[in-house]
Amino acid sequence: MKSLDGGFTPKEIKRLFKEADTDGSNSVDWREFLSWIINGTAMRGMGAKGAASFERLLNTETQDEASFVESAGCDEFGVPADYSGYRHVQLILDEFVAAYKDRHPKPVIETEVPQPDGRLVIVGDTHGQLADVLHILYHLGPPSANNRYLFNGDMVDRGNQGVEILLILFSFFLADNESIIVHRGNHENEDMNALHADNGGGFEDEVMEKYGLQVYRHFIGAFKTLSLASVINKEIFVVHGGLTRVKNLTIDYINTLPFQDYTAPHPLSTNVKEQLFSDLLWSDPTEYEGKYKSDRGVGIKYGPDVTTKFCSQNRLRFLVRSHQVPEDGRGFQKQHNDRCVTVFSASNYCGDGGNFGAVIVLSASNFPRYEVFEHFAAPLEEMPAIVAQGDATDWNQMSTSQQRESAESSKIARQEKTFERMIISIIEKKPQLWAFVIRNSLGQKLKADEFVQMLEECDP
Ligand SMILES: [Mn+2]
Repeated sequence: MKSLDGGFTPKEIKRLFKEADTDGSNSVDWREFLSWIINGTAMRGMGAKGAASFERLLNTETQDEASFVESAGCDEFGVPADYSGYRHVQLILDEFVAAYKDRHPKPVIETEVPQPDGRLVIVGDTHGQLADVLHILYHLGPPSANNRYLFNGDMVDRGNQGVEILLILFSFFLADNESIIVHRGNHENEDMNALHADNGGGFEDEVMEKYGLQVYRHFIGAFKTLSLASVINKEIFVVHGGLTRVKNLTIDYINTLPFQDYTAPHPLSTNVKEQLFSDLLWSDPTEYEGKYKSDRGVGIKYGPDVTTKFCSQNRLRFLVRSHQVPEDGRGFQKQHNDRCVTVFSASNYCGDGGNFGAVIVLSASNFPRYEVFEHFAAPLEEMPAIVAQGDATDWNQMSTSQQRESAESSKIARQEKTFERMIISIIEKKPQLWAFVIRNSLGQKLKADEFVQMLEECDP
């Protein structure tokens, strides 16, 4: 008998169905199906192939399943009443959604540097790198009404501690809704999160591994509430990506975007508002005047003239954006006559970037001038010891030596990554050549110089 999907035969499927149909009604509802999975009978006597196939089945979510998961509470899943782990996470997420929607119902927030002596800290991409967030919070103090933070998107994906970062930020918001503002980046987006971490995603896998599908859906719900931009003291515009293809763009027009309908619009949408939405989160500045197509496939490249016009039409001094690692391994970069400032906060990006991270600090007494603090976060496991040293630690000196120490290992890690990418593209584009590699190396890993030699021999 032909087996289905390499795992089940029709006969086996009939048997499994009967097993799941506990009340003999000749139909299996979701409650029965779930208890069948959770109490362990589902996997019993299935065999390795069957189990693998079953796992694939569970990983494939249909529309019905999604709406079921959305409406079901913990109890329906057969989770024991004494398990409190993810109930707390869900509680934080639910409360955050309600509280954030209530405090910030519009896509653009109008905020100010707290008067008379407060400050506002703008944090760029942190991409699941908890060490950077902890470094910043420790160094500049926890969020409060007088020490306000603005996280400018891309808190998740790539690094594997996006969950921890968001729960920290959301908890601070719940403690005091004047203490923190959270923007959406192009990675607070279901489609990006579904990608593998090596391809720039990873958040879905991270949440699935830590808490499962139900909690993941709540995180996605939270992403739909996050703001798209802020205006500080009516003078500084902050957004994750940058400016847009829309002519004579006003803040009022951005405020008409249906930003709570989805995490992100379709990237190829031809609807003007959806294009505007994508541009705000995806665009990059360029030194050339005008607007250009972006290599990213989403968003645009905008020149200094676009920035100048947007600022003057909206009576703004300058704009702050994130989304890119600044040049020369720095954490920030000024472009467009200092009117377009990039701030990026993930130091040693992806574990091998070798770059500094930075934050922008605006003080009430100094506005609109700002300070830039650059950092190179110590690895998470070294932090307790550093914190124990207390205020005596010279953060700047520490950053520099951290960066130097990791520079060499980063270089090696980068080379390995490049090598890996080369191999992948060869497998994809030149399978015969790859077969040749495997044959001649007898399954052993080739050294880089052997690899180069072989490519030269193979290239016609
Ligand atoms: Mn980004």
